[in-house]
Amino acid sequence: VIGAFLLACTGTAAVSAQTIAYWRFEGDSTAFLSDSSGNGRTLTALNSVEQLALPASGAGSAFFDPVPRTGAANLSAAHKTIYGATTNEASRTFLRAADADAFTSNTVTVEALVNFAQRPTTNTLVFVAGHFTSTGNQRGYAMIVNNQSNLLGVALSADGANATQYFSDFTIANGKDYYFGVSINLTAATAQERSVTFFLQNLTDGGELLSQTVTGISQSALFNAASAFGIGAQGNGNSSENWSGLIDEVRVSNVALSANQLLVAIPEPSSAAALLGLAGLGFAATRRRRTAC
Ligand SMILES: [Ca+2]
Repeated sequence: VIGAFLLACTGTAAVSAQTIAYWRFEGDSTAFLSDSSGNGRTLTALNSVEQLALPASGAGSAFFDPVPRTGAANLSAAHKTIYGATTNEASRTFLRAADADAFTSNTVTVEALVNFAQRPTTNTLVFVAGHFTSTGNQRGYAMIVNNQSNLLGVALSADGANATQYFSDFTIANGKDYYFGVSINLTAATAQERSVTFFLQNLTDGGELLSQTVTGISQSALFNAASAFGIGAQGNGNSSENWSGLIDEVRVSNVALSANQLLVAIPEPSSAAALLGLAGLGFAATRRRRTAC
């Protein structure tokens, strides 16, 4: 079994060309903002974003190892410590990476592990991650949660000035560990064929990986925003108000990933058994260990 497991690790590329950025928040207090994709998109942490060792219980304890995709254990996350109303960027707590054209294509997937501690109730949206800034009409795309409906969604803009919001039926609660994914595919000729697929797994409650595809996407391209890539807020720090909590394993891909390509994905038992000679159950149990391989 050990030999087969090593084969699983080495047989899966840690980083592929389709990975534009991958922030894992691992390493020491200076390294944790680096980009594991090898593309050098180091984050800047603004206003009380801390590195937090994942605990044995409570918030973040169900964040998983993205094994075998990286081969390195998931030991820590980013912690947004400030919650509450803010009136200026200087007091908003978020992370950002410098603008790059590579963040924009007609197929994009954004993934993250999230545990909201507190979200605003008076404003509409919180921003999870995206290439999106309202200032100067530099809106591209962003993974969002609506604070009234509590639904996971995405905001997309074709011109930078106007963004359309699309939502899943997935309800997000505070205080739970989640895997979020949104896979955007604007390559089809008609709106009826263009799609956004949402992925959600409630890690705290041991739920299954859920997916929902929304079609009828009016735009056929994403605006190439002159914006930092923002995590926890827009790229310029704007959002409704601060949310506090944990975010981890933020990956951006320039393709519309399918379910079996996600950080959270577990190979189908049949394919895993065929490729690796493993029972599906054994493989699934092995990949969830919080250990490096
Ligand atoms: Ca991590």
